[in-house]
Amino acid sequence: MGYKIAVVGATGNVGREMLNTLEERQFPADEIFALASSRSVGRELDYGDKEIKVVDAATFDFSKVDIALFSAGGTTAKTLAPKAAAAGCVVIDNSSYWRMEPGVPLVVPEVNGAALAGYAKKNIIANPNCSTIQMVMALKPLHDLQPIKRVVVATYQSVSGAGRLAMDELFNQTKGIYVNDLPVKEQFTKQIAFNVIPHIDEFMDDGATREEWKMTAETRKILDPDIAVHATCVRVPVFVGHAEAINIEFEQPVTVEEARKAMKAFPGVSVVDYRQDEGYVTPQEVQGEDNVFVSRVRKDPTVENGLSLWCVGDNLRKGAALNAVQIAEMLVAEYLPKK
Ligand code: A2P
Ligand code: 11C
Repeated sequence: MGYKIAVVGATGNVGREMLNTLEERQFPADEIFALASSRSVGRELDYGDKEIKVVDAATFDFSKVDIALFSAGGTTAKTLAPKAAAAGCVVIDNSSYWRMEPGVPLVVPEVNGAALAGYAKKNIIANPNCSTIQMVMALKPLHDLQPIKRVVVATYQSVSGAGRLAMDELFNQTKGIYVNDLPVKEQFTKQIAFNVIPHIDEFMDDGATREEWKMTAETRKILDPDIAVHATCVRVPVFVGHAEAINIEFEQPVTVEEARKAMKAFPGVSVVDYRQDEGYVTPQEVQGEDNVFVSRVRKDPTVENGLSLWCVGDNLRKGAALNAVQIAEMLVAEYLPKK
Protein backbone atom coordinates (compact mmCIF):
# COMPACT_ATOMS: atom_id res chain seq x y z
CA MET A 1 0.00 0.00 0.00
CA GLY A 2 1.12 3.52 -0.73
CA TYR A 3 -0.28 6.99 -1.26
CA LYS A 4 -2.29 8.26 -4.19
CA ILE A 5 -0.88 11.40 -5.75
CA ALA A 6 -2.12 13.87 -8.36
CA VAL A 7 0.19 16.20 -10.27
CA VAL A 8 -1.79 19.18 -11.56
CA GLY A 9 -0.05 20.89 -14.47
CA ALA A 10 1.75 17.64 -15.29
CA THR A 11 2.46 18.69 -18.90
CA GLY A 12 4.32 21.86 -17.81
CA ASN A 13 8.01 22.41 -17.04
CA VAL A 14 7.63 21.96 -13.31
CA GLY A 15 4.88 19.33 -13.52
CA ARG A 16 7.05 17.02 -15.64
CA GLU A 17 9.93 17.55 -13.21
CA MET A 18 7.56 16.67 -10.34
CA LEU A 19 6.79 13.34 -12.03
CA ASN A 20 10.53 12.68 -12.56
CA THR A 21 11.35 13.60 -8.98
CA LEU A 22 8.59 11.42 -7.48
CA GLU A 23 9.85 8.49 -9.54
CA GLU A 24 13.56 9.07 -8.93
CA ARG A 25 13.13 9.41 -5.18
CA GLN A 26 10.82 6.38 -5.11
CA PHE A 27 8.07 8.28 -3.40
CA PRO A 28 5.77 5.74 -1.69
CA ALA A 29 2.98 6.18 -4.24
CA ASP A 30 0.85 3.35 -5.52
CA GLU A 31 -1.05 5.50 -7.99
CA ILE A 32 -0.11 8.71 -9.79
CA PHE A 33 -2.60 10.82 -11.73
CA ALA A 34 -1.35 13.34 -14.31
CA LEU A 35 -3.71 16.31 -14.60
CA ALA A 36 -3.69 19.28 -16.95
CA SER A 37 -6.13 21.44 -18.87
CA SER A 38 -8.73 19.91 -21.20
CA ARG A 39 -6.34 20.74 -24.09
CA SER A 40 -3.99 17.95 -23.00
CA VAL A 41 -6.43 15.17 -22.16
CA GLY A 42 -5.21 11.83 -23.50
CA ARG A 43 -1.56 12.88 -23.90
CA GLU A 44 0.85 10.32 -22.48
CA LEU A 45 3.58 11.28 -20.04
CA ASP A 46 6.52 9.21 -18.84
CA TYR A 47 6.63 8.02 -15.26
CA GLY A 48 9.74 5.84 -15.00
CA ASP A 49 9.19 3.07 -17.51
CA LYS A 50 5.41 3.54 -17.47
CA GLU A 51 3.25 5.99 -19.38
CA ILE A 52 0.37 7.81 -17.74
CA LYS A 53 -2.52 9.38 -19.64
CA VAL A 54 -3.35 13.00 -18.84
CA VAL A 55 -6.81 13.64 -17.43
CA ASP A 56 -8.76 16.89 -17.12
CA ALA A 57 -8.04 18.69 -13.84
CA ALA A 58 -11.38 20.51 -13.95
CA THR A 59 -13.44 17.34 -13.63
CA PHE A 60 -11.06 15.23 -11.53
CA ASP A 61 -12.38 13.79 -8.26
CA PHE A 62 -9.71 14.88 -5.74
CA SER A 63 -11.17 12.65 -3.00
CA LYS A 64 -9.34 9.79 -4.82
CA VAL A 65 -5.91 11.15 -3.82
CA ASP A 66 -4.01 11.87 -0.58
CA ILE A 67 -1.78 14.64 -1.96
CA ALA A 68 -2.08 16.94 -4.98
CA LEU A 69 1.06 18.67 -6.22
CA PHE A 70 -0.06 21.76 -8.16
CA SER A 71 2.01 23.65 -10.70
CA ALA A 72 -0.59 25.07 -13.05
CA GLY A 73 -0.42 28.80 -12.34
CA GLY A 74 -2.20 31.15 -9.96
CA THR A 75 -5.65 31.06 -11.54
CA THR A 76 -5.88 27.28 -11.34
CA ALA A 77 -4.51 27.39 -7.78
CA LYS A 78 -7.12 29.93 -6.79
CA THR A 79 -10.10 27.98 -8.08
CA LEU A 80 -9.02 24.34 -7.95
CA ALA A 81 -6.80 24.13 -4.84
CA PRO A 82 -9.63 24.89 -2.35
CA LYS A 83 -11.84 22.37 -4.17
CA ALA A 84 -9.14 19.71 -3.87
CA ALA A 85 -8.43 20.61 -0.24
CA ALA A 86 -12.14 20.42 0.61
CA ALA A 87 -12.27 16.96 -0.96
CA GLY A 88 -9.78 15.85 1.70
CA CYS A 89 -6.45 15.81 -0.11
CA VAL A 90 -3.49 17.94 0.94
CA VAL A 91 -2.49 20.48 -1.72
CA ILE A 92 1.14 21.52 -2.22
CA ASP A 93 0.92 24.49 -4.57
CA ASN A 94 3.83 25.90 -6.53
CA SER A 95 2.11 29.12 -7.65
CA SER A 96 2.36 32.41 -5.79
CA TYR A 97 -1.38 32.54 -5.11
CA TRP A 98 -1.46 31.07 -1.55
CA ARG A 99 2.03 31.90 -0.33
CA MET A 100 1.29 34.93 1.82
CA GLU A 101 -2.11 33.71 3.01
CA PRO A 102 -2.24 33.40 6.83
CA GLY A 103 -2.79 29.76 7.77
CA VAL A 104 -0.93 28.50 4.70
CA PRO A 105 2.59 27.30 5.57
CA LEU A 106 5.30 28.45 3.13
CA VAL A 107 7.92 25.77 3.44
CA VAL A 108 11.51 24.95 2.52
CA PRO A 109 11.97 21.72 4.52
CA GLU A 110 15.64 22.29 5.47
CA VAL A 111 14.95 25.89 6.50
CA ASN A 112 11.54 25.96 8.24
CA GLY A 113 10.22 22.40 8.10
CA ALA A 114 8.50 22.90 11.46
CA ALA A 115 6.08 25.36 9.83
CA LEU A 116 4.45 22.39 8.09
CA ALA A 117 2.69 21.55 11.37
CA GLY A 118 0.03 24.19 10.58
CA TYR A 119 -0.96 22.67 7.21
CA ALA A 120 -4.30 21.21 8.33
CA LYS A 121 -5.92 24.65 8.83
CA LYS A 122 -6.55 24.89 5.11
CA ASN A 123 -5.06 21.64 3.78
CA ILE A 124 -2.92 23.84 1.53
CA ILE A 125 0.86 24.23 1.69
CA ALA A 126 2.67 26.74 -0.50
CA ASN A 127 5.94 26.08 -2.30
CA PRO A 128 8.03 29.28 -2.43
CA ASN A 129 9.30 31.07 -5.52
CA CYS A 130 12.40 29.45 -7.04
CA SER A 131 14.56 32.54 -6.48
CA THR A 132 13.51 32.68 -2.83
CA ILE A 133 14.14 28.98 -2.21
CA GLN A 134 17.74 28.99 -3.37
CA MET A 135 18.48 32.24 -1.53
CA VAL A 136 17.07 31.10 1.83
CA MET A 137 18.98 27.82 1.52
CA ALA A 138 22.22 29.84 1.46
CA LEU A 139 21.05 32.37 4.08
CA LYS A 140 19.68 29.99 6.73
CA PRO A 141 23.05 28.58 7.94
CA LEU A 142 24.49 32.11 7.91
CA HIS A 143 21.55 33.55 9.85
CA ASP A 144 22.00 30.79 12.45
CA LEU A 145 25.68 31.77 12.73
CA GLN A 146 25.01 35.50 13.20
CA PRO A 147 21.72 37.32 12.68
CA ILE A 148 21.40 38.87 9.21
CA LYS A 149 20.12 42.45 9.09
CA ARG A 150 19.93 43.18 5.40
CA VAL A 151 20.29 41.43 2.05
CA VAL A 152 20.76 43.02 -1.36
CA VAL A 153 20.37 40.54 -4.21
CA ALA A 154 20.52 40.65 -8.01
CA THR A 155 19.18 37.59 -9.83
CA TYR A 156 20.06 36.06 -13.19
CA GLN A 157 16.99 33.92 -13.90
CA SER A 158 16.67 31.34 -16.65
CA VAL A 159 13.73 31.30 -19.05
CA SER A 160 12.41 27.94 -17.78
CA GLY A 161 11.09 29.87 -14.75
CA ALA A 162 8.63 31.52 -17.12
CA GLY A 163 7.35 28.18 -18.47
CA ARG A 164 7.58 25.90 -21.44
CA LEU A 165 6.56 28.50 -24.02
CA ALA A 166 9.25 30.87 -22.77
CA MET A 167 11.89 28.20 -23.38
CA ASP A 168 10.57 27.77 -26.92
CA GLU A 169 10.77 31.54 -27.41
CA LEU A 170 14.47 31.68 -26.46
CA PHE A 171 15.19 28.72 -28.75
CA ASN A 172 13.29 30.15 -31.73
CA GLN A 173 14.68 33.67 -31.35
CA THR A 174 18.24 32.36 -31.08
CA LYS A 175 17.84 30.23 -34.21
CA GLY A 176 15.94 32.98 -36.02
CA ILE A 177 18.63 35.59 -35.56
CA TYR A 178 21.19 33.40 -37.38
CA VAL A 179 18.97 32.93 -40.42
CA ASN A 180 17.80 36.53 -40.49
CA ASP A 181 14.24 35.54 -39.65
CA LEU A 182 12.69 38.12 -37.29
CA PRO A 183 12.38 36.50 -33.85
CA VAL A 184 8.91 36.08 -32.36
CA LYS A 185 8.31 38.07 -29.15
CA GLU A 186 5.32 36.80 -27.16
CA GLN A 187 6.40 35.58 -23.74
CA PHE A 188 8.84 38.37 -22.88
CA THR A 189 8.48 42.14 -23.18
CA LYS A 190 11.81 42.45 -25.02
CA GLN A 191 13.95 40.14 -27.13
CA ILE A 192 15.47 37.54 -24.77
CA ALA A 193 18.02 35.96 -27.14
CA PHE A 194 21.42 37.70 -26.74
CA ASN A 195 19.88 40.09 -24.19
CA VAL A 196 18.96 40.47 -20.49
CA ILE A 197 15.64 41.86 -19.21
CA PRO A 198 15.28 43.56 -15.79
CA HIS A 199 11.58 42.76 -15.56
CA ILE A 200 10.03 39.58 -14.12
CA ASP A 201 6.32 39.55 -13.29
CA GLU A 202 4.29 42.78 -13.15
CA PHE A 203 5.33 46.23 -11.90
CA MET A 204 4.08 47.36 -8.50
CA ASP A 205 3.31 50.89 -7.24
CA ASP A 206 6.76 51.43 -5.68
CA GLY A 207 8.60 50.58 -8.93
CA ALA A 208 9.65 47.10 -7.83
CA THR A 209 8.43 44.09 -9.81
CA ARG A 210 6.27 41.44 -8.18
CA GLU A 211 9.14 38.93 -8.44
CA GLU A 212 11.32 41.33 -6.42
CA TRP A 213 8.54 41.85 -3.87
CA LYS A 214 8.12 38.05 -3.58
CA MET A 215 11.80 37.63 -2.70
CA THR A 216 11.39 40.10 0.17
CA ALA A 217 8.01 38.97 1.49
CA GLU A 218 8.67 35.24 1.19
CA THR A 219 12.13 35.42 2.80
CA ARG A 220 10.60 37.23 5.75
CA LYS A 221 7.79 34.66 6.09
CA ILE A 222 10.19 31.70 5.84
CA LEU A 223 13.32 32.91 7.59
CA ASP A 224 12.77 35.97 9.76
CA PRO A 225 10.29 38.88 9.55
CA ASP A 226 13.03 41.33 10.60
CA ILE A 227 15.38 40.76 7.65
CA ALA A 228 15.40 43.58 5.08
CA VAL A 229 15.68 42.30 1.48
CA HIS A 230 16.19 44.47 -1.59
CA ALA A 231 16.08 42.53 -4.88
CA THR A 232 16.62 43.27 -8.57
CA CYS A 233 15.34 40.37 -10.68
CA VAL A 234 16.67 39.90 -14.19
CA ARG A 235 15.85 37.38 -16.91
CA VAL A 236 18.85 36.03 -18.83
CA PRO A 237 19.08 33.85 -21.96
CA VAL A 238 19.79 30.61 -20.09
CA PHE A 239 17.40 27.65 -20.37
CA VAL A 240 17.67 26.16 -16.86
CA GLY A 241 19.37 27.34 -13.63
CA HIS A 242 18.98 30.58 -11.71
CA ALA A 243 21.99 32.48 -10.35
CA GLU A 244 22.05 35.17 -7.66
CA ALA A 245 24.66 37.69 -6.51
CA ILE A 246 23.86 38.14 -2.81
CA ASN A 247 25.23 40.82 -0.50
CA ILE A 248 24.63 40.27 3.22
CA GLU A 249 24.98 42.56 6.25
CA PHE A 250 25.20 40.81 9.61
CA GLU A 251 24.70 42.19 13.13
CA GLN A 252 28.20 40.98 14.06
CA PRO A 253 31.33 40.12 12.03
CA VAL A 254 31.42 36.77 10.17
CA THR A 255 34.60 35.57 8.51
CA VAL A 256 34.67 34.00 5.05
CA GLU A 257 35.88 30.74 6.59
CA GLU A 258 33.05 30.64 9.16
CA ALA A 259 30.50 31.33 6.43
CA ARG A 260 31.84 28.62 4.13
CA LYS A 261 31.95 26.09 6.97
CA ALA A 262 28.36 26.81 8.06
CA MET A 263 26.99 26.56 4.50
CA LYS A 264 28.98 23.36 3.79
CA ALA A 265 27.48 21.71 6.86
CA PHE A 266 23.93 22.62 5.84
CA PRO A 267 21.91 19.86 4.08
CA GLY A 268 21.21 20.68 0.44
CA VAL A 269 23.98 23.28 0.08
CA SER A 270 27.36 22.67 -1.60
CA VAL A 271 30.20 25.16 -1.41
CA VAL A 272 32.51 25.21 -4.43
CA ASP A 273 34.76 28.17 -3.89
CA TYR A 274 38.33 28.27 -5.19
CA ARG A 275 39.87 31.57 -6.20
CA GLN A 276 41.07 30.33 -9.56
CA ASP A 277 39.76 29.69 -13.08
CA GLU A 278 36.65 27.46 -12.88
CA GLY A 279 36.67 27.58 -9.07
CA TYR A 280 32.99 28.53 -9.03
CA VAL A 281 29.70 27.09 -10.29
CA THR A 282 27.54 28.36 -13.18
CA PRO A 283 23.89 27.64 -14.10
CA GLN A 284 24.88 25.41 -17.02
CA GLU A 285 26.55 23.02 -14.55
CA VAL A 286 23.65 22.65 -12.11
CA GLN A 287 20.92 21.43 -14.44
CA GLY A 288 19.54 18.23 -12.87
CA GLU A 289 21.35 18.78 -9.56
CA ASP A 290 19.41 18.76 -6.30
CA ASN A 291 21.74 20.98 -4.26
CA VAL A 292 22.11 24.74 -4.20
CA PHE A 293 25.72 25.74 -4.95
CA VAL A 294 27.60 28.64 -3.37
CA SER A 295 30.80 30.20 -4.72
CA ARG A 296 32.70 33.51 -4.61
CA VAL A 297 32.31 34.02 -0.83
CA ARG A 298 34.17 37.21 0.10
CA LYS A 299 34.19 40.15 2.47
CA ASP A 300 32.37 43.32 1.48
CA PRO A 301 34.60 46.01 3.01
CA THR A 302 32.18 48.84 2.09
CA VAL A 303 29.68 48.03 4.88
CA GLU A 304 30.03 46.92 8.47
CA ASN A 305 29.95 43.11 8.77
CA GLY A 306 29.35 42.53 5.06
CA LEU A 307 29.81 39.40 2.94
CA SER A 308 29.04 38.75 -0.72
CA LEU A 309 28.45 35.43 -2.44
CA TRP A 310 27.28 33.80 -5.66
CA CYS A 311 24.54 31.20 -5.48
CA VAL A 312 23.27 28.88 -8.25
CA GLY A 313 20.47 26.30 -8.34
CA ASP A 314 18.31 24.30 -10.74
CA ASN A 315 15.11 26.35 -10.60
CA LEU A 316 12.96 23.43 -11.77
CA ARG A 317 14.35 21.06 -9.11
CA LYS A 318 15.17 22.59 -5.69
CA GLY A 319 13.52 25.79 -6.92
CA ALA A 320 10.23 24.01 -7.59
CA ALA A 321 9.61 20.26 -8.08
CA LEU A 322 12.14 18.85 -5.63
CA ASN A 323 11.13 21.24 -2.85
CA ALA A 324 7.46 20.31 -3.38
CA VAL A 325 8.27 16.58 -3.30
CA GLN A 326 10.40 17.06 -0.16
CA ILE A 327 7.37 18.72 1.47
CA ALA A 328 5.26 15.71 0.44
CA GLU A 329 7.91 13.37 1.90
CA MET A 330 7.84 15.24 5.19
CA LEU A 331 4.06 15.18 5.19
CA VAL A 332 3.89 11.40 4.83
CA ALA A 333 6.76 10.81 7.27
CA GLU A 334 5.40 13.04 10.04
CA TYR A 335 1.74 13.86 9.57
CA LEU A 336 -0.38 11.65 7.30
CA PRO A 337 -1.73 8.25 8.39
CA LYS A 338 0.73 5.46 7.44
CA LYS A 339 -0.11 3.41 4.35
P1 A2P B 1 -1.72 22.35 -20.51
O1 A2P B 1 -0.46 21.76 -21.07
O2 A2P B 1 -2.90 21.45 -20.73
O3 A2P B 1 -1.96 23.76 -20.94
P2 A2P B 1 4.15 25.85 -17.85
O4 A2P B 1 4.25 26.62 -16.58
O5 A2P B 1 5.37 25.06 -18.18
O6 A2P B 1 3.73 26.72 -18.99
O7 A2P B 1 2.96 24.78 -17.63
C1 A2P B 1 1.69 25.13 -17.15
C2 A2P B 1 0.94 23.88 -16.74
O8 A2P B 1 -0.33 24.26 -16.20
C3 A2P B 1 0.62 22.96 -17.91
O9 A2P B 1 0.65 21.63 -17.48
C4 A2P B 1 -0.80 23.37 -18.27
O10 A2P B 1 -1.56 22.35 -18.92
C5 A2P B 1 -1.37 23.57 -16.89
N1 A2P B 1 -2.59 24.38 -16.92
C6 A2P B 1 -2.77 25.59 -17.46
N2 A2P B 1 -4.06 25.99 -17.32
C7 A2P B 1 -4.69 25.00 -16.66
C8 A2P B 1 -6.03 24.79 -16.22
N3 A2P B 1 -6.96 25.70 -16.40
N4 A2P B 1 -6.32 23.62 -15.58
C9 A2P B 1 -5.37 22.69 -15.39
N5 A2P B 1 -4.08 22.83 -15.78
C10 A2P B 1 -3.75 23.96 -16.42
C1 11C C 1 10.61 32.95 -12.76
N1 11C C 1 10.64 32.77 -10.35
O1 11C C 1 11.77 32.53 -12.83
C2 11C C 1 9.80 32.80 -11.50
C3 11C C 1 8.96 31.57 -11.67
O2 11C C 1 6.11 32.97 -8.19
O3 11C C 1 6.35 30.87 -8.56
C4 11C C 1 8.09 31.26 -10.52
C5 11C C 1 7.08 32.33 -10.24
C6 11C C 1 6.45 32.04 -8.91
O4 11C C 1 10.04 33.48 -13.70
